[in-house]
Order: sequence, then structure tokens, then C-alpha cells
Amino acid sequence: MSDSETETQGLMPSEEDIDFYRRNGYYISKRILSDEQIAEALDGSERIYRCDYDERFPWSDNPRVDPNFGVPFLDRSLSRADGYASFHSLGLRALARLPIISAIAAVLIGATEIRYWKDQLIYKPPARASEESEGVTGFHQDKRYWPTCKSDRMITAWIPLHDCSTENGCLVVIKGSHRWRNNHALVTFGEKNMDFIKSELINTEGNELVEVPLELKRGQVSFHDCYTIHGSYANVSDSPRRALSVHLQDGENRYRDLSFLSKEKPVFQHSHDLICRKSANGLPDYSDPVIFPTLHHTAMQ
Ligand SMILES: O=C(O)CCC(=O)C(=O)O
Ligand SMILES: [Fe+2]
Repeated sequence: MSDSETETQGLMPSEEDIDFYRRNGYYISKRILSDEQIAEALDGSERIYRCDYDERFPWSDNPRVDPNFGVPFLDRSLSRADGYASFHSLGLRALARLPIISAIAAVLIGATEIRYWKDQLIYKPPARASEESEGVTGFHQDKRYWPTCKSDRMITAWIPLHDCSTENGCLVVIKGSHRWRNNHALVTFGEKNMDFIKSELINTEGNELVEVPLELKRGQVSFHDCYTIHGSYANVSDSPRRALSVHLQDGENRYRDLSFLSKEKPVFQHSHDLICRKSANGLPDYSDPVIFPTLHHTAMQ
């Protein structure tokens, strides 16, 4: 084994960690990112906010794909989410496609192949500069946004670009909620009223609702199952909270055709469906290597 392989091994989740992830729906990594990688990502994010892009694509200007492309981020009292950030910034791409992140995802979900699915650069302003609720990310389940994905084992890597605590609005997960599958209404990323979500929308299926704040040191990454209910509260610190959310699919994920639900126009259409290549049957191909590069393949023993 090479030195770097040995080093990577030390950073991988243990059997106990994998078991913990499967029981609770989340996992916090060791410190796997270097200061340089984070500095490049921070620089990349500020450049995106100035519309200074390393790369652009034929679809970049399509507001149905990426509404923030070409829109400078001037009012820093507002929160903002930039989709496709890793396509437009090389610093963010390096983070989104980091081998150790997809290797950890693979062992947590027990997949031999991991493909990129999407990413989002998230900026949460200090609450003092905004309404207290401005920066709240409503509790939601990621998978509810991807009904056209057949896979039920997709996973998100949440990468803060500095230390994250309750004070600056770290990610909060609901323990064990990845098993709560009767929560179809949880497309609530943008809902600011957490009490409403908790009392009216979440179906705990008889379980206790336990919120776990994921406090991370810079360089650590948290992972959550695509059904784990998660969100974040206001940032009451003096600095913005910045994170790159990287959503990953296992190699077996395929497009699920839901067009039978409506003859007129698709009920569910992900922006990816507009830009990825199509399979022989004319339907979106979620293994298009340009949009969904393979990030990890488990080597045969
Ligand atoms: O950063 C946040 O507040 C939300 C992130 C999120 O929803 C995710 O990573 O899936
Ligand atoms: Fe999410």
C-alpha cells in the first residue's frame, strides 16, 4: 500500500461509523480537507458571486437551469444558493469531486460506484444583517426534490468552508429520520417556519423527534442520507456561514419516467433533465459523464 493509500485509510469511516450512519442517517468525517483546498473554494465562491467564472457552458445562461448565473451577489443581508457552482469554479469543482469524499460516500451506502449528482453553494448571512428567519433552511428531505431518481440510497456531503457551530447556523439533522418514508410534503428547503414544519408536516411515524446539530471544525465534512430530514437555523454570529453541498448518486441510479402523471407537461422535471444527454429511448441519462462524472469505483480485491 502506498503512503497516500495508508493516509486515506486512516481518514475513512470505521465499521462502527458505517453502522452508525445506517442506524442514524448521518456521519461526521475526520478532518479530510486541507486549508489550501478550502482557501481555493472560498476564493472560487467569491468569484462566482462577482460573476467571474472559470468555465461556462451552453446551458449556463438558461435561467430554467441556473437562475443565479450572471447575477452578482450584492446584497449580503440575503441568503443565496447557487446551483452548478462546481461547473463554474475550478476551486469548488476540486472540492465537489474530491476522491476521499466519494470514497467515504461509497462505503457509507455500500455502493461500488459513486457518480456526482449536483451541488449547491450556500450562503447564510449573519442574522443581524437580516431578518432573524432569513437564513433559515427549512427541514426537508433531499430525495423529495429528486422523484425522477430511482435510487433510494443517494447521499449528500455537506462541506462547510470554516468551523460551523449552532451559533453560525450549522446543519441540523433529525436522528433516524431516514427511515421515515411518509414525508412527501418535505420539499420545504425554503420554508422559514421550523415550528410549522415540525408540528404540521413531519410524520415521525411514532418516533421521538431528536434534532442533532452537526458542529464541525474546518476540514470536516458531514454526510446525510437522501431521506434524512435536515435543515438549519439562523446564523447569529457576525460572519456569513458558507457551505458547499454535494449530492451524490450510486452507480445504479437511473431516470424514472413519471410522464404518465401528466400528458401536457412534466409534473416533475429536474433542471438536469434539460441539459444531460438522452438515452436511446429519448429519456434523460443520469450517467452522462459530462454532467454526472463517475467519482469513485471500488477497486476489485
Ligand atoms: O446548508 C444548509 O442550510 C442546507 C444544506 C442542505 O440542505 C443539504 O446539504 O442538503
Ligand atoms: Fe438538503
